[in-house]
Amino acid sequence: MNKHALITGVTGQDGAYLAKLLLDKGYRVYGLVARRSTDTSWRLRELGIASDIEFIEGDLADACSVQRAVIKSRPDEVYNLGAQSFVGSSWDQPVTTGIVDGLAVTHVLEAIRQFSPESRFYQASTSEMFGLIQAERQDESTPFYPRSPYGVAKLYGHWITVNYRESFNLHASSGILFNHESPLRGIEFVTRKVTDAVARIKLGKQKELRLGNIDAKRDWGYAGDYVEAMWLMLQQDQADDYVVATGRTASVRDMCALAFEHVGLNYQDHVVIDPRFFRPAEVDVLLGNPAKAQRKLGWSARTTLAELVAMMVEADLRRVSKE
Ligand code: NAP
Ligand code: F7E
Repeated sequence: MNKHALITGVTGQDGAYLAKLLLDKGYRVYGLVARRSTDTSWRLRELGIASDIEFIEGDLADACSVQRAVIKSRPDEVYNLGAQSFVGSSWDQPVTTGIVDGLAVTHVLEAIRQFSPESRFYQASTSEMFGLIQAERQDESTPFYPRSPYGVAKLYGHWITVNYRESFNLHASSGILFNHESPLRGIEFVTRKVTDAVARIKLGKQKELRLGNIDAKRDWGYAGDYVEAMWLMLQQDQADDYVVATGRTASVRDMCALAFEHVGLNYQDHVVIDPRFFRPAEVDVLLGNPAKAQRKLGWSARTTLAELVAMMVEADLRRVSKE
């Protein structure tokens, strides 16, 4: 019998890679998708899996639709990846972010508790919960100090996951994932904004790239590696929380330098600092300690930042030259 998985956020970056991973393992994959006025399945089409997924219409903010999705899919595993995931927008839409990224996690957990208590649950938690960091290298025991409405909402999602595990004995795990990128990353996030601009500048379609705080540092990995950690968490006998990171950090400036160098350009000739892209409160530096994931899941990041940036620039060069 094929296992069933329900993925919320299946049309997002991680949802697409995770769906591919699960389909390759023989799972029947259901995806909760919210109604949108335009087609959002470009990532699933790029991976060639759009027709392999059984879509269930619904919105995380709508508890009835979440219940229906759980009842209909009869999932062995539920991956809650759906979110308003752009930190910058969370100051413009703080309440929506709070509902979808925070409270709505309870919609999924309640649906599981009431209708499918044997389902295993994965919550997409985030290094943004560390925010103003309280330790040089952040691990599962580092205190949280979120710095955006996004981080605050995700902190609720994290703790309600822990609480449902402890209150109702659900197999509910929280993956505290540090930044992970790919050619399927949304264009608003800094890495993809940079690699898209590098391709356009190289091909003579753009002259400059306007960025905010390029001294911010992140622990960047490859999304394709990180979805394996999500799956591994749900294969363990005991549910738990795990930091998933590379254990290395680099600045936006370093990332830019790598991307421009890949096509023989110097970022200093093209990057313009624009105050519009500074945030009301910044997360200056993140650096994860993935020792527990390495020890218990046997997981470690395989892709270096240089390899990741090269992969993204190459994908954007192909896309831009086809336009
Ligand atoms: P993403 O590309 O922005 O994808 C988000 C997904 O959530 C999309 O499929 C989106 O659907 C869906 N969604 C948004 N609002 C929804 C709603 N109200 N109801 C149902 N679905 C909704 O994000 P990602 O990078 O794949 O990240 C996946 C998850 O991991 C998110 O929860 C994110 O917060 C978290 N996370 C990401 C990172 C990272 O570095 N990528 C790190 C840590 C944690 P539409 O396309 O229709 O809008
Ligand atoms: O910003 C700086 C910005 O938007 C990274 C999400 O997946 O990872 C992501 O959140 C850094 C910040 O990602 C621009 O100020 C400078 O310091 O790519 P980002 P993020 O905010 O780290 C976490 C783990 C998540 O959970 C989130 O869902 O880059 N930066 N200039 C810029 N950022 C953007 N977007 N645009 C700029 O022009």
